[in-house]
Amino acid sequence: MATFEGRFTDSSSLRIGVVVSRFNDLVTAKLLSGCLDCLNRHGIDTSAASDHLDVAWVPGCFELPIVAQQMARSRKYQVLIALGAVIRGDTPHFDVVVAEASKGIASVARDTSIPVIFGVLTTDTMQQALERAGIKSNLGWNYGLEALEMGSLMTSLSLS
Ligand code: INI
Repeated sequence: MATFEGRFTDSSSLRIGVVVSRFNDLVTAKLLSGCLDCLNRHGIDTSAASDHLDVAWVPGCFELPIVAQQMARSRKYQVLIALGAVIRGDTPHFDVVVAEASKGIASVARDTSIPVIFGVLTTDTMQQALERAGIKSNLGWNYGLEALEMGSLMTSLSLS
């Protein structure tokens, strides 16, 4: 029997792509900085010169899947992270944007076998979103950690 688990001790070789939405960038920029802090503290070179990390900005969460798909098809990355924030109170078409982002991101992962971490906050208010992006905790950090786990797990499965 083989047991597979993602590891956090050998992350520095991973190549990671991040797609981040500019809509609600008060929130998404904080998610990105929490995420990069996590990656950096686990050995990923997050400097501007890094060839282990790329960041692509898109207008809104609706555009996350197509850019994640383009990055996945490049085969340059072992794992992708999609970051965004959709706030119900300010968004009459909240359900449409969230459904398209979540279904699209899941499809990209399944179609390409490149895991895409779903780092989209869906909240009722801006206050709740900010609380999850740094005022209380920063879920960007968690998304970074989940990316390291999945990148490591998928790599070990493909080597086995
Ligand atoms: N995009 C978001 O990421 N979050 C939102 O809350 C949001 N609202 O409120 O509408 C939003 N809309 C933009 C959308 O994602 C697309 O960028 C736009 O419709 C162009 O395709």
